[in-house]
Amino acid sequence: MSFLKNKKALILGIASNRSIAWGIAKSMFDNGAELAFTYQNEKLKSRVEDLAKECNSSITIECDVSSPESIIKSKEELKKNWDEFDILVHSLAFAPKEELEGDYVSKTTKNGFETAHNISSFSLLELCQVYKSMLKGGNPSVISLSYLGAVRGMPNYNVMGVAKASLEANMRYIAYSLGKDNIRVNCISAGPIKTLAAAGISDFRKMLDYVEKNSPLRRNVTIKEVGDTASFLASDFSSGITGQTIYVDSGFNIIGMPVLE
Ligand code: 0WD
Repeated sequence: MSFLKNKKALILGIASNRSIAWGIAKSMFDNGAELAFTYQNEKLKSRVEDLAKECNSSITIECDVSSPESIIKSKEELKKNWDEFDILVHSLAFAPKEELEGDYVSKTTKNGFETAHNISSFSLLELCQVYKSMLKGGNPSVISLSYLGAVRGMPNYNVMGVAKASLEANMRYIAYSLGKDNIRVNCISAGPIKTLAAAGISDFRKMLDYVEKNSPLRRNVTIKEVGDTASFLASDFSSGITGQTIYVDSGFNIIGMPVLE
């Protein structure tokens, strides 16, 4: 299939070949998109370069979203390759590890709260501000990644849940603002997937087991499934969809109580 033929996508948030961003990149590449990648720092550079090669891409650019200068510089670098592009994928988040365990009220710090919100939510707005002038084409699309902890209480997810709530509201306001430029903005709320970021969440294995036992589909989702939904949201097939959070979670978000044995 090549329903993303003639579209260009900038992918942020690859840390390994388990990253959700990698599932998205693969799906978009398989569906015909041309790709560019960012990496957070030197440590991740060669890994991202190797993965980019698998998608016939040699465009890899440093971008640490905690630094406004780094975001601006990444745009200057991208401009050397592309005048404009169609798809921006924001697949990144961060909170200090010690914030992701234990009791929310006792453990959350101001610094942890600010960091989680800055990296995981504000960065989406800042990227849209910086890259807006390059987001062109038939149906430009911005996609971010959220989690059910934005709207439900979850053990250990703590301040990241609050940051994801901010991300989802942020996404809606950006969608409201950029709609007049025909730019669509949506979130995918993914079920738990074992990645580097997930390893930082206490008892993550138990979350996977719980979804497997209790979700309507009785299994966890894969990065390919999240990637294929991102491809749809990036494509002209979703041209009427903006400001939405779409769940790719085996239906887990709809359940009211665990399966009765
Ligand atoms: O279960 C999961 N894995 C879920 C993840 C379920 C639902 C949602 N998500 C979300 C995450 O919250 C995140 O927003 O999906 C997004 C991607 O996460 P991932 O694929 O699970 O995680 P990972 O492979 O670790 O990639 C995230 C990367 C970082 O990795 P590490 O592990 O080094 O923190 O985000 C990047 C970084 O490479 N990142 C940054 N990139 C630029 N600037 C920054 C930063 N300041 N901070 C983190």
